[in-house]
Amino acid sequence: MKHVVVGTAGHIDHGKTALVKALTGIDTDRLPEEKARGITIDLGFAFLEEPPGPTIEIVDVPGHERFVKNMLAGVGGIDLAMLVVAADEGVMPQTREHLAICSLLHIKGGLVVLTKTDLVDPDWLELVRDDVGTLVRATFLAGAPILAVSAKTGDGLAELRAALRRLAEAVEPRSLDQLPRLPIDRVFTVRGFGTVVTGTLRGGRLAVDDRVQVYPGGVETKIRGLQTHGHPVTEAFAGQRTAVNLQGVERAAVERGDVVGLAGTLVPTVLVDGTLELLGDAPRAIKSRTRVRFHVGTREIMARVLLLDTAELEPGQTAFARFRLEAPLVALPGDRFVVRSYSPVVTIGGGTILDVNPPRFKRKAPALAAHLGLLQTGSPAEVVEEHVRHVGAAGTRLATLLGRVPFGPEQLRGVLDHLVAQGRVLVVEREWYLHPESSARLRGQALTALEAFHRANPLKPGMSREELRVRAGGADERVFAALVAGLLSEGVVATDRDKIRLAAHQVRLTPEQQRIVDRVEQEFVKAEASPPSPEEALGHAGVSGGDEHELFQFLVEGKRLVRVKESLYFHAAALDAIQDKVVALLRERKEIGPGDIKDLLGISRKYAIPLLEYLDARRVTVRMGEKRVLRGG
Ligand SMILES: Nc1nc2c(ncn2[C@@H]2O[C@H](COP(=O)(O)OP(=O)(O)O)[C@@H](O)[C@H]2O)c(=O)[nH]1
Ligand SMILES: [Mg+2]
Repeated sequence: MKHVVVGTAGHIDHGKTALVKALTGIDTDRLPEEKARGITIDLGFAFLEEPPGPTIEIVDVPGHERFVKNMLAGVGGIDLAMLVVAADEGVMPQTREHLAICSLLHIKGGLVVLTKTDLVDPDWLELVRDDVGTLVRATFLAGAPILAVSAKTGDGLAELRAALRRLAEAVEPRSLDQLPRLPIDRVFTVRGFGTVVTGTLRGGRLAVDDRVQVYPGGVETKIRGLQTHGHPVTEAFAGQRTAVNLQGVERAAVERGDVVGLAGTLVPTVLVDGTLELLGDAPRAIKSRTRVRFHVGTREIMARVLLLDTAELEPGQTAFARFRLEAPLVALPGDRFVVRSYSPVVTIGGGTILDVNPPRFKRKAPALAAHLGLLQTGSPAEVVEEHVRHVGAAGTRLATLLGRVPFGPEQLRGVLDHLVAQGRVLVVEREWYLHPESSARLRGQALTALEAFHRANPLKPGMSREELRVRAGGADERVFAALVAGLLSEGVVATDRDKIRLAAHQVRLTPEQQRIVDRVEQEFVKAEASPPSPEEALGHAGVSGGDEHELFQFLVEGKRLVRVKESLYFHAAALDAIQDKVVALLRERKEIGPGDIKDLLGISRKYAIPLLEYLDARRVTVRMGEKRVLRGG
């Protein structure tokens, strides 16, 4: 059955709570202090059920100016506003402020109720009706019903019920294709169940057993039970007042303002960019760095406003602004927010969040305004492409994008498929995306790094893949692997084990270099099991230097010389021959010691020990005490 949430709004003592009670029979002032003082301090909840019509749930809010903060926590997510004006007093400050807040939050519809009509005569009532009509003329309540009632006598209540039902029936169902979010407005403990939180579910659905997180703190848990409208359910849907029983979460670990969402879907941020609209009746212009109260969902956070495209914002104007929050927040683009001044505490404006993960632009840079303009007015495809462009070479996953765009998983998937088909976004791997500009930049960096490497090391066959990855801006491994695969298939690079080179690169020796290389190699071939040191071999060829010499390294890279130990190299062919002899001897004797090797090869201990260790490392032999045996033999 359809559920619609109606929020009250209006000045203190104008009869909101009495009206809710007259409509529903429920007294929403339940706190002892509320009873004692006769005022509403915190949110109250009631419902109006007239089958077969929609179920109307009512959030009753406080009217006192000191509790506007609580009012704000109650009206986020409501479908309809019921602006209550006492006929004897008429329009008062919180009538205006609550109306402004509902407008700033883009509440879609509602009605006006003139109450306490038993206290005024008909002429007076008409004057108030005119006043209210003027007040709402330029707002979302323009043309909405203005009904006259008395909670005391019951006059007009039947018409009010009928009007509420008509409005409720016309409320559009909320999108289920959204990340589910429940901004918490109440937390309490239920004996035998533990912690229960309530709120109005924004978007999507929550189900029993879902893995959820209480953001932004990040406590991860499971939904143990759900209730909507006082009944246990297995699923709750967007737009419903929902109570969630969280498994194993301490009451103290959760507070109003936190948000329940699916685990790992929302990202806390301390920077949000958006539009900021200063109310026409705001007391003064606003400058950058002004400290304000930022309200989104059920959360209030202190923040500094940074104006992005103007030095000062005059009442009635709108500009792009960045909010530097003093505590982390979870929100999504498209969320409406309200801004109140620090002191005096009054509502001065609000706007729409455009980016919850703003790129590092220089503030005031025209590029930032252009970026925000695109997020504000661009098509879904343009918005997604813009985000993929801004993540750069790391690319981004669908799951990450979901926490940054104003639409749900299904729509996002569709938009990404479309962008990929058009070549405006590239797929790195499943559900991981990269912008073609980032890919081109990465490719350029990689090729430049390879050219530079070949120039600096003309005798080296190639560069290590890992070194190239680091040089190419430290690209993510999978993004880099996709890049190399592309370059390989185009024939631009070639690989050999973990080495990569430009396909065109060839090692070329001068005749003199060739002579030295041949001479050094010959010396190692002849020396067999008693090789010279690198210095000696190079010296005999007329070159000074050790094993770091590029020509010596050329032989090592070419696998003609093999390093057995620091500064001890053997020719590869000699080493093979040595291994064959040792294996043959071991087949015959089963076990051998260093002395046997010395005799077998006619070498000193200086060579025998490293050779045995080398054969151990090659997994040819195994050491057992002072002896070696064949591995697996
Ligand atoms: N005469 C009369 N008094 C009313 C009516 N509705 C509310 N009141 C009184 O106005 C006072 C404030 O009402 P309340 O519902 O607490 O106002 P709220 O602050 O807007 O919730 C209370 O003393 C109510 O009894 C009404 O229709 N007629
Ligand atoms: Mg009240």
